[in-house]
Amino acid sequence: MLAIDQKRNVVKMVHGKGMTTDTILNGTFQELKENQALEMTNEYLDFEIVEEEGQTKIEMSLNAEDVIYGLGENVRGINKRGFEYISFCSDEPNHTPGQKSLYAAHNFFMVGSPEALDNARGYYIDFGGRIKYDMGFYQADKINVTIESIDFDLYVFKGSFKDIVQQFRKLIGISYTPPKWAFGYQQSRWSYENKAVVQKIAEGFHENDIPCDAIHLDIDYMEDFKDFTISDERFDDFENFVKEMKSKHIRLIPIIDAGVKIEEGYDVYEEGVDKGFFCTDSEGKPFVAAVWPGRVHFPDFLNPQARQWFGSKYHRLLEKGIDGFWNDMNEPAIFYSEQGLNETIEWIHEHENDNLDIYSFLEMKDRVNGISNNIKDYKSMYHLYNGERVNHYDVHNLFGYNMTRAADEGFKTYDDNKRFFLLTRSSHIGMAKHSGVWQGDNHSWWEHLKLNIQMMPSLNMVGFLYTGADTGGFQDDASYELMTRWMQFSLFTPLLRNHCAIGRRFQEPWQFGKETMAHLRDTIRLRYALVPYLYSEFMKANLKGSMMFSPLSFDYASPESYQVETQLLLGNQLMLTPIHEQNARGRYVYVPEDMLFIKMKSYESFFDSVQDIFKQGHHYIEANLDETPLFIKKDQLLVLAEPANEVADVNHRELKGIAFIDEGIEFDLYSDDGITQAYKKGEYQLSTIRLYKENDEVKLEVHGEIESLELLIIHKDQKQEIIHYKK
Ligand code: MIG
Repeated sequence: MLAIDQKRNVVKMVHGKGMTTDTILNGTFQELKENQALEMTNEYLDFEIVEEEGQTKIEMSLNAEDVIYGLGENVRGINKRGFEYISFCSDEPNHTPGQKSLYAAHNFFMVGSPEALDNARGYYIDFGGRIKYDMGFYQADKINVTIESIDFDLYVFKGSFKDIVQQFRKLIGISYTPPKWAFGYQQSRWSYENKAVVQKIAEGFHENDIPCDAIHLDIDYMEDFKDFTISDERFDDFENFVKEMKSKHIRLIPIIDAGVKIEEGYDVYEEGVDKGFFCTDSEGKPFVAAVWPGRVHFPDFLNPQARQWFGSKYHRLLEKGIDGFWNDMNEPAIFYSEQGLNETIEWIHEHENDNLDIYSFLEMKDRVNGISNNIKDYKSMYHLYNGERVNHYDVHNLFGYNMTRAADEGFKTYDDNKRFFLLTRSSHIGMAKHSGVWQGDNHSWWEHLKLNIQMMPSLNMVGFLYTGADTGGFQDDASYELMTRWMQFSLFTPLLRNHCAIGRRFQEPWQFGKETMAHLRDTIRLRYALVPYLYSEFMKANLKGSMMFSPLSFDYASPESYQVETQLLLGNQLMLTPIHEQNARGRYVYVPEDMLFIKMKSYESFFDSVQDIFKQGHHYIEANLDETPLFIKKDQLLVLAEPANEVADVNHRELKGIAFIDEGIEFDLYSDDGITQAYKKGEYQLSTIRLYKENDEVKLEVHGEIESLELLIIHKDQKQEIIHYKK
């Protein structure tokens, strides 16, 4: 069946019985009559589609210049061409270049080239099972997509990259909007294991005069890793502790895991069993897997009643004053299943006295490693989905999505006006309306700073705006230099969370010596100064369905722009050129049009950041360890507020800024209450800053909430002047 949405250039194809994952919310699709269908087929569906043994293969051609964007959370560059990816949510702790799947399934991609700017194509496959994407890997000029089913929906878009993203994002609805304080700095570690440690961390921020809005609680706050419990031994009188921390403007963000511990007397376990809310095995009994607490059952998040039940459990912690959570291990990660473990142990016993040669030894190793996250286990688990018993494997990619949906829906029944903080590790595009994502277990590697840069636009394309990586890296140890450079990039990412793993070097800003702490403090304070701007760009992108971070090619048609992989456009104003290599005190950049080069050090020295106007072309820029290099686009500006110790105290009404003017500038600053859903009803403010020229003189007009503004204006001929505005 083919249908078209008249308002948007989107064609929908229902293949087989179709599948809906509750991802596409909007759109009015009208079924096409046969003759129209033919026309549309020629225009939109320029690919071959073949069914083969229960699978569907889609083959399309690539031109030499085509780039491929999309696929959200994945390894490798922004341009996805030249590798193979698999949508199969995986607890993958090694984000090395060979990984075909990470934690997410983001089945949207676009193909286009500078040659045919307005004629890019976009594809979204609405499906919950496994999909393989050969993106010009086995054959340079072909995309081959293999969907492990004949039942799915396919949406095809036409237009420029920008248009397609906007159309797609309109269809999936507004993205998750966190409370504004979530734009502040957040500190985390696996784990801050008791009250005293958390207090000491909070004290560290206070003593060292570094702002912070949240501390995350990893698994050890729980009692025996049981969801929705709090260890009495380590976090007694939790409610008062939450209060005490809040009085120091720090919110606590507990982790919730997907598996529910099997334990007599644990009410979540007992209720789940009684109500039949857990995933089942082939015999219909609750499926047993093992994760943190040992044996667990997985709630059947695909069953709306189970979802409602699990979602309401979050209320327990909300009642204690908690404002948000991070949902982990929801691919779902399985350490082992009983059967898998037994089979492995048996195999080892059988071969106890063997002479293990290379092949048998490797087999043993594979068997042992294969105990975790084994496909066989996924295939022996069942859901109740749309009233039918469905094998987990066929809907695997909807699990984390629906866990997090359960949380979000649970929040709404608790308080439907308040914005809660929510992150998830596993995701599907359908989840973008429910939560943000952190980018999983990266390493303290320069390569992963680069990956963080490249993932930002890919995630924005598929609707994830509230995102960032573990700043400094999760696994391995961060050097002072990596930490410094990473902070300079995270300075701009909506989620700015420093997180690291158990057994690793402590990574709080004061763990790297005095000089580094001073740099980190300046950068984090700059972050708070940037909050009004960042929040505004985030919300504008969210309301418009546009990108907060985009590749240069979204705005610039030159073939060079299509090549650039480590520079990003931020909103309409900035081009970020982060340093992402060890020992580098500079880097090469491509400047696509006249831009103003600045190097930020601190809020106080903001006006001294101005360097030079660069002409279109390739350049080398220098940046010392304490300098964040970036560019302001022509006829654009960047504004800062005065830093504060928490986001709530940052005053977006008093600003200073740098403007690079050629003809004139119009800039909107979005603001709202930052804590409720009122923005959805249009309750927000746009303040405007307008600069225009009259007889070669620059005039400034300010409207809205801004009360004072000090602007350093850089003219194209390098002339500088400062203009003040006061209401
Ligand atoms: O397998 O809860 O991605 O952020 O610290 C490790 C412990 C389980 C994985 C998460 C990470 C978290 C960790 N978890």
